[in-house]
Amino acid sequence: MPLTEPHDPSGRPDVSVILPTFQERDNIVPLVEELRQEFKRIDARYEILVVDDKSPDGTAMAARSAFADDSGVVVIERSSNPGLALSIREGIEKSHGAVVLVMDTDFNHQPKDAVLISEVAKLVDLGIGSRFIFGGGMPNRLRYFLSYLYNIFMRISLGTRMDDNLSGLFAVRRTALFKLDFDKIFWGYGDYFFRLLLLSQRAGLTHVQVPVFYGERAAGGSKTRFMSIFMRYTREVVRLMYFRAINRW
Ligand SMILES: Nc1nc2c(ncn2[C@@H]2O[C@H](COP(=O)(O)OP(=O)(O)O)[C@@H](O)[C@H]2O)c(=O)[nH]1
Ligand SMILES: [Mg+2]
Repeated sequence: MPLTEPHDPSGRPDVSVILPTFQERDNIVPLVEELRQEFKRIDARYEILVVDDKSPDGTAMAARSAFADDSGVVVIERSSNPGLALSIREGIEKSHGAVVLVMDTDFNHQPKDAVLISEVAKLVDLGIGSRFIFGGGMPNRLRYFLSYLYNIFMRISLGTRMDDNLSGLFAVRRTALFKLDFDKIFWGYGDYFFRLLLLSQRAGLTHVQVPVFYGERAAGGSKTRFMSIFMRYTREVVRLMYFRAINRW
């Protein structure tokens, strides 16, 4: 069922940025600072929600103390049901912005690109970061090539029209987002992103892809374990193919 919007729309920021974190103590403060500068540059009203899954390295504490004087930066410390997609959902449900922007917090996604995508979502329902259109890319050529091949597999098996179904960098107009069924999308890990794209496509949301070139992770380590993620995503693609075949997404 579509969720009702939880907030009074008065005094709504232009953009809510959802930043899911796990063990990102050394990235979160510089990232939020860069985002604030970008939003100031284009004169946008923003709120930034850091959604931390009780990181043992003190990510939430670092963000809270660095931005104690900025009411536009909210730190949510989760204590149950950990997970990337559930954290993003919680951030979205606690946000107020007319546009919701979701990005990684390790500088794989560049603040400049993210802010451009949030501007795109003022004009169409969904702005999507893509590594596989002209101007996009990744510093790690092997990962780039494997992701490229995997996206071709996804496009053929799921009928998605997007070139990059795995970037996880997107901005969506709030009114369009809340038409979608969150229970069908927000669970698991990065697989939530291709469920979001598929259901958006199915619901007829308008979209524009924006080329993004990933940065190197600035500090700390990745949480993605290649083989287990590959298996998880492939299981999910097969499940969605089945539901596509019987027309029951
Ligand atoms: N809240 C929350 N964030 C997570 C979790 N796992 C990963 N993240 C965040 O999701 C983003 C992507 O994770 P990352 O390890 O960089 O994955 P990679 O880019 O595929 O290597 C980063 O901002 C992480 O901090 C989680 O379980 N909970
Ligand atoms: Mg990363």
